[in-house]
Amino acid sequence: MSQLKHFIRDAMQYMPYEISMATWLARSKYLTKENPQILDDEWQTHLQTLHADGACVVENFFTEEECRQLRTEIDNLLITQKGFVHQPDKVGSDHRIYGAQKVSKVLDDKFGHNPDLMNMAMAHQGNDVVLGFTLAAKMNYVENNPGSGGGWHRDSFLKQFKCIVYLSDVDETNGPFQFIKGSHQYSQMVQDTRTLGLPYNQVRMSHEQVQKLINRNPERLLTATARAGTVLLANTSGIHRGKPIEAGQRYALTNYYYNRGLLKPDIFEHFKPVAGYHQL
Ligand SMILES: O=C(O)CCC(=O)C(=O)O
Repeated sequence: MSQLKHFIRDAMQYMPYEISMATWLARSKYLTKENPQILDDEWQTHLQTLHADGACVVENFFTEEECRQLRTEIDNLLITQKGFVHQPDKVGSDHRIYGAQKVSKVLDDKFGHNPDLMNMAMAHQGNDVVLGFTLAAKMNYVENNPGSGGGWHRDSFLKQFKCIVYLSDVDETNGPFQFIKGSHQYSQMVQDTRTLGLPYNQVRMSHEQVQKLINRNPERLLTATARAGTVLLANTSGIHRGKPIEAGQRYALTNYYYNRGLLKPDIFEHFKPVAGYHQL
């Protein structure tokens, strides 16, 4: 029996196309109950781009004045909510607060529970979607910073939706969001996993590995350079990262959405401490 178990485990390890029927089924639009009807024409177009590419850039979501106000809010939170500030990288570039919408009404009203974004999340994931939390992050250039998200990865092999808003102008040098177009699609997932010879279910990839995909097909790389106030919609089951910062800084907010049934205490424990959820 244990020999059979080992055989199956090894087969799964070395046959990456076996991402599994279960994954395929769980991603299917019938089971996830996508609901595009709730969107107006403009947002339906964004949803189509999101489906095709896995990521979509929406400009002018906030004005410059709103961005300035939200940047100031992040700076204040990093001082007043010190106990919730994470510095996930070793070099001290990234300063972030999970659950920022619980300790800032302006941030929640404008972004956390923004109705357009919530509708988009529901249209993409199915109706029963809730905001898990909003991440407020300020990233500064520090040598050897890995970038937001700590390098190339998928959040999951299942469909996942995040919205990121830039609160400062972002060019090639200060940490643009990058996404490998199409990498959210099941068939492409299987193909990319095979191309890279990755073990089953591996979500983290080195830059050299992802560069191999880009070299094969350069137009797959989206580098979202954009003005402050731009929102990025992403199915983060695709391969993505925040590019390491080479100069300057980047302010951004990110909404993490979850299907209600999946937003369990272990998610908050994973991101611990989360403002509004954990006691300090
Ligand atoms: O902030 C970014 O540009 C990317 C963040 C990321 O990789 C993630 O949220 O998983």
